[in-house]
Amino acid sequence: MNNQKKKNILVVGDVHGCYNELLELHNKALNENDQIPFQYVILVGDLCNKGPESAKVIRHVRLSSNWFSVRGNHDDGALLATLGGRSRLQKNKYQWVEALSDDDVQFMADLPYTIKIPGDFFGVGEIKFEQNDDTIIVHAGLIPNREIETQEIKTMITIRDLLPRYDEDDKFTHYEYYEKRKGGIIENGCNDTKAICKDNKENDPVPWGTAWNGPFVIFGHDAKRKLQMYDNAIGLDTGAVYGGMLTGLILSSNTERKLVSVKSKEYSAIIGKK
Ligand SMILES: [Mn+2]
Repeated sequence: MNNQKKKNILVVGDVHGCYNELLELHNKALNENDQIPFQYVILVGDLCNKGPESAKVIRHVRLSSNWFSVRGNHDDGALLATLGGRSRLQKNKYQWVEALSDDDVQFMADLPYTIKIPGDFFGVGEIKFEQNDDTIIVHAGLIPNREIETQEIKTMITIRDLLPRYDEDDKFTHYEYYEKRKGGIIENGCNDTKAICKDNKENDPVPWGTAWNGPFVIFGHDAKRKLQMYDNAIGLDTGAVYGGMLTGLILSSNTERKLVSVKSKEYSAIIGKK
């Protein structure tokens, strides 16, 4: 195969304004890829907030014609701030949005919640591709056994854990979005608080990726868990903005996946500001 025509995609974890690390990661990934330019670079969202150069990251992705991103919760927050969310604009952490141009804001408004790489994108061989060979990129995650079209926005940009639910006979029925209340009490979207609390003594939440059975998903949003590698999902948020790593994944076929990462600087002075 002519390598120059080989299709390659670089997927990048949560950047959070770490512009220098983003460029460094892209360079390192190119080296790993024998200097063959990536056909597409796709970011898992949370381009901005917390880190030092949010506006530059947004502009870089916008102006690079083959770079794309899905929408993260921080991208949504920044967009709301630019659109006049006063409570957000009063916070130091959103001061940087004043550097955004109208085109940048339009770009943020247009970010999709998911990007799908079709199963036959890499075009390898004569294999007949099934639906399962698609790759989905989403910021946070998805709830299993639900069509992409019926996933809720809150799920796609904020989920980390799933709560397994059981019927009266202790038979597993389904997974639900799991969230912690302030103070650590469990809430699951149901109004029957007593029943939920009782229930949850037995039902421990699980990382959503452990329960996902395909199609393959690449996500971010979970710096505490760092790199997550499951059978059908990879989590790439390795805490770049917390002095961890910025991680990327080079896709060169449906099964060939190569991780690449760069060490990042510590940006704690900015993180701490409310
Ligand atoms: Mn996030």
